[in-house]
Order: sequence, then structure tokens, then C-alpha cells
Amino acid sequence: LVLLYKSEPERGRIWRALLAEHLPQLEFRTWPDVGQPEDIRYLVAWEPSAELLESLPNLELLFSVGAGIDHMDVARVPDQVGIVRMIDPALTQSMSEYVVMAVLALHRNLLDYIDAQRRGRWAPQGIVAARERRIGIMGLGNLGLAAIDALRQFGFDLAGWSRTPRTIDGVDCFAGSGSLAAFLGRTDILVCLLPLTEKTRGILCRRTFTMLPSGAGVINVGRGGHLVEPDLLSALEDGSVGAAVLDVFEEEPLAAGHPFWSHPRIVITPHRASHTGAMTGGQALLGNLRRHLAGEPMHGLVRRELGY
Ligand code: NDP
Ligand code: OXD
Repeated sequence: LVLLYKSEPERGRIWRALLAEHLPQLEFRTWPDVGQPEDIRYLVAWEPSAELLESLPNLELLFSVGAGIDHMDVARVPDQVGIVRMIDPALTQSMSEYVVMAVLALHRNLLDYIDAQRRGRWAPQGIVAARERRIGIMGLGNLGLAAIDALRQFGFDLAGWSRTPRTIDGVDCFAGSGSLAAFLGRTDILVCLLPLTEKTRGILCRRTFTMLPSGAGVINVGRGGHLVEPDLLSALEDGSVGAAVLDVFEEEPLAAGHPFWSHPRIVITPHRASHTGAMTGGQALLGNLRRHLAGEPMHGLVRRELGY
């Protein structure tokens, strides 16, 4: 039973020790020390190359070290290999913190205050009650649901949008492209927590922005590919979007001189809304390996036909 790890070396040392203690029958190899490629049953990686995948004839499972799998060329992963994404409580918690931070920043006009401070101006803004602020979360999966729970305590008017219908206590739920306009029309602050798939690429575009109430806030913590960057710039220009908080970008790191760096209505963070925890991520991997060995369903098994 051999696992090959190809990702951050420090995290690898922690995962190796954890698995050695709790799953001693498993041999942990760290790339590039592959040994005999036919030994490898499990691969743990962020972005496995096609060459690596092709060199492992007996691979059964590919574990992503992250929550998303869009960075992988799934078409190059043999059909019989199961793909499992990371479901880590620390990653989920950190994402919820970020979403709360970004929503509150937009809700309480933080960008205006930062600008006023730089200009030495005392410029009080109106205070809108949370129950009158309509927050819309795109993506009601592991991270979207946790973000909703974290936002509940403030009393925001919450809505969510997903592919298949959901019922969530106290949340106005919308599903499918047919209900997107209704969802957006009642959303003052939009949070994108979708996976990047063929269906969701470019979803944060001019058409979407014009369906939001004028001056809405946009938070993108999904993937850079969700956002059509020139469309956001023109929506900020004409006021259909009032401000944006962005953690992910089409090209990362964001290129020097990119207009987002200096835009007064955009806050950027360097793809650090969240991150797989060293210990908690290792425990999540251990849990899934145990489930797999016991013939039980793993957490985060990707449905290839859906791309997430
Ligand atoms: P899940 O797979 O648990 O949830 C995905 C949600 O998106 C589901 O509710 C799903 O609907 C919905 N969805 C998928 N496709 C569509 C569609 N075409 N139309 C409407 N809704 C759709 O994912 P997670 O919550 O775990 O993660 C979401 C994403 O967050 C990741 O894929 C990754 O890109 C991003 N991420 C970003 C990080 C960062 O640091 N910025 C860190 C970690 C993740 P349904 O419920 O019907 O299936
Ligand atoms: C992830 C990420 O997908 O860090 O886990 O973006």
C-alpha cells in the first residue's frame, strides 16, 4: 500500500508522520523518490503533471491538497482513478472568517473610510441595519454553507444560489440558471464560492453585474476564472458595482501594473482567504484513506461529469 506525495515539503513531513502513526501499513513516498511506479496506489498532489499520471499504472485515487480541482487537467486522469478534493475544517473556518471580514467591510463602507482618512476628511456614512442588507452566496457547498452560518449571527438578509435546489433555514434559496436573475436582483453584496467549471467560468460578468442592484458589492473567493476582469472595471466605472474584494485572479500572482492593484474601489488579497491546514488536512486525508480501506464512501469524491 504505497502513497506518493507531491506538494509542499513541510506539510509532507507532517502528513508522513501522521500517517506513519495511524496507518502503519501505508508506505509514504515523497516525489521525486517514486521508487517502482507500479507500487503507487494513491497520489496526493496539487497539480499532477500528465507525465506523472501516465507513469503510475496502478493508481487508484488522486487526492487534491486543496478544496478545488480546477487546476488539474482532469481529462488526463485515467477514468478508473477516483479524484478526491480536500474537505478540511480549518480551511472551512478560515474561509468563513474571510467572507465575514469582506462582507462587513463592504456593509460598513470600510473603503470609503480608508479613502477619507487618506484625504484627512471626517466623512460619516449612513449605517444600514444588517437585516436590510441582502447578502447572496453563489455556491451552497461545504464553504458556502459554512459562510452562511458565520454570517447568520449578524442578522443579514441571506440568500443562496446553487445548481440543485436546497432548503436552508432562514435563507432564500435559488437554484439553476433560470433563477439567477431573481437571486441577483435581491443581492446587495454578492459572494462567489462556486467551483470553477465549464458552467461557472466567467459568471461574474457584465450581464451578472447589471442584474445586481446598482452599486452592489462583489466578493470573489472562488477562482479568478469566475471573473471577467474588464467587465468588473467597467461596472465599477459606471457604478453598477460599488466595490469589490478579490482573493483570486485569472493570473496569480497578479501581474505588476494590473489595474486592480491601484483601483480605489478594489481590495485584493493574494489567494489567502483560506488554505489547507497542515495537521487538519493530514487528518482529513487519513480519514478518507481509512474510509476507502473500509469500503466506505469518502468525503469530497469528485463527480467528474460535473467538474466538482
Ligand atoms: P462544493 O463542491 O462543496 O460546493 C460547490 C457549490 O457550488 C454547490 O452548492 C454546487 O451546487 C454549486 N455549483 C456548482 N456548479 C454550479 C452551477 N453551474 N450553478 C450553480 N451552482 C453551482 O465546493 P466548496 O464549497 O468546498 O468549494 C468551492 C470553491 O471554493 C472551490 O472549488 C474553490 O474554487 C474555492 N476555494 C477558494 C479558496 C481560496 O482561498 N480563495 C480556498 C478553498 C476553496 P449543488 O449544491 O447543487 O451541487
Ligand atoms: C483550494 C485553495 O482550493 O486553496 O484549496 O484555493
